[in-house]
Amino acid sequence: MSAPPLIVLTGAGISAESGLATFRDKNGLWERHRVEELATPEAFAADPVLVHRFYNARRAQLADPAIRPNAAHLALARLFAAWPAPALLVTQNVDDLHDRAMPGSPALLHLHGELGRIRCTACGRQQAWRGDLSVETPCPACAVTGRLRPDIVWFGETPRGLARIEQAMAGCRLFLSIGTSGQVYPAAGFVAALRGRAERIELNLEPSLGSHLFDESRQGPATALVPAMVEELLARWA
Ligand code: BV8
Repeated sequence: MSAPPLIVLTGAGISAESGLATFRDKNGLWERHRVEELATPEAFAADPVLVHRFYNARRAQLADPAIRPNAAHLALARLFAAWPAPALLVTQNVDDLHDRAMPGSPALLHLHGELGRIRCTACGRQQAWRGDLSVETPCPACAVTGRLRPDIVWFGETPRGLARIEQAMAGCRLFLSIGTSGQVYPAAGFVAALRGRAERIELNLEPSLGSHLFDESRQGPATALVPAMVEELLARWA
């Protein structure tokens, strides 16, 4: 029997042990704001200086050499390098830890955009950006100032790669959900959409909102659960 086509969904929990705060655990606040209040077009329109400061702080954190892919990211890189069937890694995370663990992999899709990229709302140009951004920063392409924003999908905005995800879900027979609370849609709806089609396994520190929808739910830190799961899958299918 050949290996099943695979979709892996990851959330902030896979990056937690690399030192990046998740959204909804105790430190899911920033300067007394909930992330959900800042990650919206309305917040950016109302106070672009505050929202730029929020993303500048997170971009700067990602530049810290102490923040790097952990054993879970590296185990997924091994899985995707060896998997003998179609495989798609959909991450909700805007950090670049998966990118650094599996550089150049075409299997990686950032559903909610990327912290290390910006977009000009005047000319539409998207590009990599590692430093700070402000309302005075001129667009390197069109020189207009005040029109640059993080290339991130905010609440109320359309996630990336949905057509590709829908196509992968049509053939998916194995679904892993790792480090996500299952609160943000449409990602949180994938497990229900795959009912009756795929074996669905959750790996999370604690049961997520959708745990009851999974065929199997394992609790524990990603750096322990993911390498073990990858070894099991490769021993069975690769
Ligand atoms: C959209 C970028 C329309 C910002 C983010 C129903 C259908 C469709 C939409 C909606 C709907 N109901 C509501 C909506 C609207 C909304 C939504 O879902 N709201 C929620 C709050 C109810 N959705 C949207 O607006 C989306 N857009 O729907 O457009 C549309 C729909 C379909 C087709 C076309 C158009 C856009 C949502 C994207 C928002 N942007 N990020 C930024 O990062 O600054 S979302 C944000 O939350 C992050 O991306 C984050 O990844 C994501 C999800 O959170 P999690 O990753 O799950 O993180 P969390 O902290 O919650 O959980 C971490 C988990 O890890 C925990 O369970 C914890 O136990 C575990 N954990 C912790 N440590 C570890 C661990 N696990 C393992 N090991 C550890 N060590």
